[in-house]
Amino acid sequence: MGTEDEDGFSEDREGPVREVCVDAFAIDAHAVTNARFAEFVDATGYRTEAEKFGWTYVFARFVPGELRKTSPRPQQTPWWCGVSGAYWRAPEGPGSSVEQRWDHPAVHVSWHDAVAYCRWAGRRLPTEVEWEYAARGGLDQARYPWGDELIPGGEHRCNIWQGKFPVRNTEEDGYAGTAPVDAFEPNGFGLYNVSGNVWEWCADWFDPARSGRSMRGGSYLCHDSYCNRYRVAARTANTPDSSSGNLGFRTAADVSPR
Ligand SMILES: [Ca+2]
Ligand SMILES: [Ca+2]
Repeated sequence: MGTEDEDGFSEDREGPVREVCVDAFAIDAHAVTNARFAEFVDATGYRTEAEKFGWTYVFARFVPGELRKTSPRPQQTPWWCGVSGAYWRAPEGPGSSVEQRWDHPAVHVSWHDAVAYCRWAGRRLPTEVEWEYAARGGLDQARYPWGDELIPGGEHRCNIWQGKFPVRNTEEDGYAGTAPVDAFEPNGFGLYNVSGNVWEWCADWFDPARSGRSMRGGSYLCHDSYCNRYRVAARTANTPDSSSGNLGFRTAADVSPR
């Protein structure tokens, strides 16, 4: 796992390339959908952290005009709006819904929310080692789940950003926001959208000295000019109570070795 690719971020400790042993495990073919997350919420009455805090981060271009003007934006990343009343079932704030997006990944889910879902489902979050092993789909040191070329033969293989980030998205891959969890071809192990679509929480701390949990795979907002972390070796982190419109998860489980 890992990479020493010049496109990588050494400060993220993507490298060195190293051999890691991993026990047998199962992992979802795709991210947890809105439909499945709704089953969890309906069964348990669970309230996500975005609901408890009263807001979450939505990509500014998706926020309706008036709300966009009044929603605070972080100085360093002004393409995000902190939108009051946004949560997984109203991903762009009051009035929005997932009615047309039941098969899209559940978003605005914090690490704590994801762990609560896993507990209900009898699953757990994958470790980073498991995630990367699965994401590679059997390829050795390839940059993406399908190989080294981002758009092989002109065919888009994942949902990221085309155009000029963050002002113009040409949507050449077919999606401005989330795509259905099983859009695009799966990798060699049958996993969909490990690269792009939504970031995925992992079980690990990003760095033992800091308080972030690891996220892998990049999202529909990733563009080479800003963040090429849709590579399989790439990693980033967020605090475990954070949520946003491009962050979801898939689950894993132990299996007994044969
Ligand atoms: Ca896209
Ligand atoms: Ca992903």
